[in-house]
Amino acid sequence: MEEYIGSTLTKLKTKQYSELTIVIGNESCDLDSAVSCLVFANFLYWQHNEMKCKVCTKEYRDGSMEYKDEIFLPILNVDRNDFPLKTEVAFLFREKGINVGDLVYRDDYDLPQLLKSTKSKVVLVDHHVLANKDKFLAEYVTEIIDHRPIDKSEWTYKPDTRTTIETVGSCCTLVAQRIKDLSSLMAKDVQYFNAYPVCSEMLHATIILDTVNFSKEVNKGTPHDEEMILFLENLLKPTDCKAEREKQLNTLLAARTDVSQLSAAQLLRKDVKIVGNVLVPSFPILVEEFLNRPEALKAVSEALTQTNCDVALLLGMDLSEGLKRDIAVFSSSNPQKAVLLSKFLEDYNSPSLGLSPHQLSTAPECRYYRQRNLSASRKQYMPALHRFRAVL
Ligand SMILES: [Mn+2]
Repeated sequence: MEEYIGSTLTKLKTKQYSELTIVIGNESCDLDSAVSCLVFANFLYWQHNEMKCKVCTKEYRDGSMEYKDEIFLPILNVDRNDFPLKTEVAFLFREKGINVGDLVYRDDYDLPQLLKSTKSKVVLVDHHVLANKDKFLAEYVTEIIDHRPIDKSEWTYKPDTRTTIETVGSCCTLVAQRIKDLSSLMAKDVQYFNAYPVCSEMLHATIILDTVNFSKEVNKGTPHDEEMILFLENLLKPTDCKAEREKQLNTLLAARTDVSQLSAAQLLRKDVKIVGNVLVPSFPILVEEFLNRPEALKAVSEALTQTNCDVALLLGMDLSEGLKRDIAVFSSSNPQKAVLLSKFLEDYNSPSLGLSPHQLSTAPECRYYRQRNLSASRKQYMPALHRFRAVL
């Protein structure tokens, strides 16, 4: 894996390649998108090397001719600085020994320029309806692997685009199936999966997370997901399949809410909504704990400026010893509006939020409350904020 990522990056940087294939997932860059993208690009590289005609490349190999190879580049569809926000992706990649600093992110290259500069192809994984900023990719698309219901309303791909579109729990199921099928065409059956056990493990982990370990309540796993899990387990041979699946799920769920590695500024970007000029970030930790981080309020002020907002409503929750919720209202540019908003929320009664004010010594300039109505999440705050906007 390291060899693959390293050599691809070197060839990309030194422009030593004849043809470029980009593999890219959807812009949520969740685990499914990121793993599908990395594994499928790695497979295309492996497949290309297995099929390369050794005779044709002989005169290149002895150095008498300059030889430029094809490259297969996975692009994580998220800006480099925002990747740490995808905590479960960062966790799994780290755990599998992948150096996340060496990967290529959305904003690393001018993509339209890069695609134009040579013969290029694009493989879309985990999506097939392009975001507006990605529309330029359409003309290069040669293959699509996706598990969402097919939507042809904006289908502008070439007629010979190879598609694997099937509604299953995880796109990684379809990636595993596609790799398996392409490998047997070469009579190499499971060789790829055995050559890159890390990729088999990542596919397995992602299918488990996406189907919530085939939970009946969530009901996202399909027989096809199950079939691929069994196929992968047959190769990976864990000592106890059931225990391994449970362990995978629990570690990934924990990693998803583990924000201990994030700075205050990153936490503010992790899960945020904007209503009018009110910035509403919500945290998987208490606001009180957030405000204890270095320069937390400075980060809030900066986030307000960057988003053209004038007041922040911070929402916190903690599940470590039963559910707790707290909130804070803060504005550096318009403290009067912060007072109005906090009074409005104190009096709000459909439903009542059960806010009790407390003074925080770490952030006296914040209007801070413990929230007694534990069932009120951001969903309940939204109508309140719309009303506040209307009465202001
Ligand atoms: Mn997906």
